[in-house]
Amino acid sequence: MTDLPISAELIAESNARELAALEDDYASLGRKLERTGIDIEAIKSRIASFSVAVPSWGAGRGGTRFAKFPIPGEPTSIHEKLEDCAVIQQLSRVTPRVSPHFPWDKVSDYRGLREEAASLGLSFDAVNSNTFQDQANQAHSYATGSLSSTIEATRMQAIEHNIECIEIGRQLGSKELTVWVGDGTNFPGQQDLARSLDRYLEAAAEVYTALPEDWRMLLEHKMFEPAFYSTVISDWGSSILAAQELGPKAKCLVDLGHHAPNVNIEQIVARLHRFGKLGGFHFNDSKYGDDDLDSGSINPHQLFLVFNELIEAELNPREGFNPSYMIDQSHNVTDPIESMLSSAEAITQCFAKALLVDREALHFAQEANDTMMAFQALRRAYNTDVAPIVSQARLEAGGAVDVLRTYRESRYRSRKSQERKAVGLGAGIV
Ligand code: LRH
Ligand code: MN
Ligand code: MN
Repeated sequence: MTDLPISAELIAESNARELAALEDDYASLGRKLERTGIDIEAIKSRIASFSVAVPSWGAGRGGTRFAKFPIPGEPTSIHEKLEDCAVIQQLSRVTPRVSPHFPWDKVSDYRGLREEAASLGLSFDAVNSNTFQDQANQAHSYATGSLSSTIEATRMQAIEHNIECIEIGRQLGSKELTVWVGDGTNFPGQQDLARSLDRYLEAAAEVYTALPEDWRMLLEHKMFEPAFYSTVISDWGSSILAAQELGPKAKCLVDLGHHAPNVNIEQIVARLHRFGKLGGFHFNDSKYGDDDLDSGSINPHQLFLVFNELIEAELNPREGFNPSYMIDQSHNVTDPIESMLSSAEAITQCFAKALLVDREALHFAQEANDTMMAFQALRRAYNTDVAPIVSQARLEAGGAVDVLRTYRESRYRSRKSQERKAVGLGAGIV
């Protein structure tokens, strides 16, 4: 491994200041959990093997579709993004993989990029294709859609791009292709709702055929945006039907922000799992739509309930249960590294809380139709402050006890602002 971006001494010094308090809190939580028959060490070892990928695009101040406010020291290339992701991993120890997006992260040497990532302690997660916006010098516009376009040459271009992403992913050591299409309409009657899905299915099948044996294709649904009247893969129903038609390597990906407000996402998780089609997540939070706010910043309870279903799923495994976890956020007013550190911690804490649920009490109360006790089984776990276990696991893995304080002490961003070129203004991503 080459030089990591944050010095090990700085992390050690910062941790030394936290140690006494952490030991105290950890011991106290251990005693509290012991009273309910939970071994804190067992929970800690589950946390130690938990991880969530970070998106390369999340390293920049992508902003909303309306505004981008670059900060000094922001990354301008995949190389600089990797460096920032390495900071997140070094401090948090739960984000060892980066999910790239093409052509945003296009380079000429992908094997070299893989080595570069490895030298920073990182590897690559799912590759994401982009057929939702036109690129310079592109032969056919995606204005009529991509995999579902009425124009055959456009569909072919979208298929070829996805196949190219698989090829890039092979070189990067990835094993998943995430396909989200913005295809849809803004007017009733604009496209035939049935035929556009037929075209999508036919084109997606071409991509599916190009998947290597041990790969998965993750279909990401989204209710609306950029299309506001209809979207081809609008919901988990369309997604699971498409995945079932494509075959066993096709699974559904749940981006938490891609549903109507107040939709019961944890139930969607349980449904997809029931049919062996739960492929993965894009974690973020939202108040109104696909807001891409930091995970757990608006509705941490929902995030906990999603993890509660995941633990249930683990206890009742269906074929191929191996969900991919990724953060998918867009940062507009914070340093993206800080946001992803904070989100990674929120996600890990919700996972930890879900591990604390007394499953026996929950299932007993459910069978007895004792609603209040069933609810209390969840409530007790949710109300437990798991920060000491998560911090202790991070410390033992070589990370920082207080990730944000250590990051600020490193003055990483201000150092980068001296080295990196300034980011130009431009449109945000979707
Ligand atoms: C679409 C989406 C999808 C894209 C990413 C940039 O809204 O969630 O995952 O690839 O944003
Ligand atoms: Mn997403
Ligand atoms: Mn989204």
